[in-house]
Amino acid sequence: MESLIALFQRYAGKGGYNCILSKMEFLSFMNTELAAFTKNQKDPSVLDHIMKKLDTNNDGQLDFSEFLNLIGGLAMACHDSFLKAVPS
Ligand SMILES: [Ca+2]
Repeated sequence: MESLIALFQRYAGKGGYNCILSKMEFLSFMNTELAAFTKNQKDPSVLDHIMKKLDTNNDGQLDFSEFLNLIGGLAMACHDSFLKAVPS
């Protein structure tokens, strides 16, 4: 939990206020921490779509709870691919 909060604050704090992830900070996070994913995206609007989907209150920024939906979604995707990779 501490690592998640520290990770969020490291990127959110780039623009000063460390409780909110701006779109630029979100893109920086995705392109750095999830580079393997973002480099494989052929459609450049994928990150825009992800941001819009996560931004549930439509203020153009991500608070920590909106950010956690990304982490939860990633955990689910990893879990699913792990189950597929490991024979039952
Ligand atoms: Ca928001």
